[in-house]
Amino acid sequence: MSLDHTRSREVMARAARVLPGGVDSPVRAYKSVGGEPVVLASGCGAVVTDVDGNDYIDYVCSYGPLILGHAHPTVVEAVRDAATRGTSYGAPTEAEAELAERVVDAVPSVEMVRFVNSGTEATMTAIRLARAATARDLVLKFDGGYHGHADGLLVAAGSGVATLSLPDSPGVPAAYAAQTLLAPYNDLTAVEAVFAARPGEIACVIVEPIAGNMGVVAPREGFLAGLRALCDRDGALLLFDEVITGFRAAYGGAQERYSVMPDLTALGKVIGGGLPVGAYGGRRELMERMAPLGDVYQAGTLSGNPLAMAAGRATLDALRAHEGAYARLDELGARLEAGLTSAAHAAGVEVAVARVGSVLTPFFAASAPGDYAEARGADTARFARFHRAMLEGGVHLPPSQFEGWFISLAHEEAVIDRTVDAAAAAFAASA
Ligand code: KE4
Repeated sequence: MSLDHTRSREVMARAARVLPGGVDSPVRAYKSVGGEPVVLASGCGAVVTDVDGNDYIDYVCSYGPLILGHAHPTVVEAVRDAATRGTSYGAPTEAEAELAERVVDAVPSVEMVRFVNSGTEATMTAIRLARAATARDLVLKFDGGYHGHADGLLVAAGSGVATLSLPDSPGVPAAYAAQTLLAPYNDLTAVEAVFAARPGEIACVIVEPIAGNMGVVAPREGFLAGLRALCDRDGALLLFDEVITGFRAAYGGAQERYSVMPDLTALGKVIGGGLPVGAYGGRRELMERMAPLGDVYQAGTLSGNPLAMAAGRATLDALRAHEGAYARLDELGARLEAGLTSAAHAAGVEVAVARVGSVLTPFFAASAPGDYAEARGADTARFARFHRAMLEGGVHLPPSQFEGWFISLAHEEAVIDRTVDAAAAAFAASA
């Protein structure tokens, strides 16, 4: 018996008249998995409810921010309290310093930070700073890496670009794209060759220290340290895009988990607790190049917005107060990984689950990929059928093989086990 999606259908038809594809971010339109998007009305803990009243266990979790789960009481109260005193000032507030202190205390390489309004702004600005600090123009990124939609970064991008199989985006001048060099993820030999071909020209290497936008792809042993060494040898800066991994892979991010220190870090998602926030940070001598202290410009009407600062601070404080939060998140991730693996095996379906901590991707493939080319080899048609079957089974997944599933502290054992039961049925139904 399939779920009733009448209201979702009505709302999407209405939205499609005024929003491209009826959405404000392409991946939400379900283009790569087919079927019609469910329109959500509310969330609580690990569960979201659509406008038809159907409940789903949620693994989108806003693509990462909701590490505590939906509508966490302390986050909601913090936002409500801030809102009653005003929603924005365009002037300094103490809340910005309070959250910045927490970020600087937590992220090992960050001595100074600035808040912006999205991960895109964070990586875009960090690259501008890297170019200014090195007086170099070129940027090296990795095939399948997604760092937001700034022009120069929409080259061989992952996430929604990969989901829609877009070659890259029209509207990006060839001159911009030419400033972006590429290498396969996890391939230090290729990176070394790019540096050898363009010595002294690369401002920075931007990398997701744990790739999340080709699906989850972990860094191979030595990869991150190798990037550090290659950057040092050439005088380029190393920029960790920790928009997903910041406060997710560990409280101090992937740089804490792997003990590799970048020069600059981009953050987002968790530090906003579900409200629009990004941030970039790094060594003091780099960050003091930013206006008004220095000559590198970046600005934002709503940067450091008091509501977003309140949500971020409440989220980080709740994480710090939760004894063993990251061990718990890892334990829940391992339970889901094991359950999915055995359910797929029992159904005779070839699935390889890639996981780091509380973010995982089941690849419909014989083995977990090491880079984007291998990830693209997964059976995306099979994933699409599985996605639709899971939705009907009451599980809300990212509508793309090239995204991670996000687990929150609200995804308790019973929730994980219900997910595995739904997956067992969905593997069979999507054969
Ligand atoms: P935003 O501009 O979407 O806040 O952040 C861009 C970004 C930067 N860096 C990384 C590693 C990211 O994952 C993202 C955005 N992530 C995608 C999902 N993988 C956002 C979801 C969407 O585009 O709708």
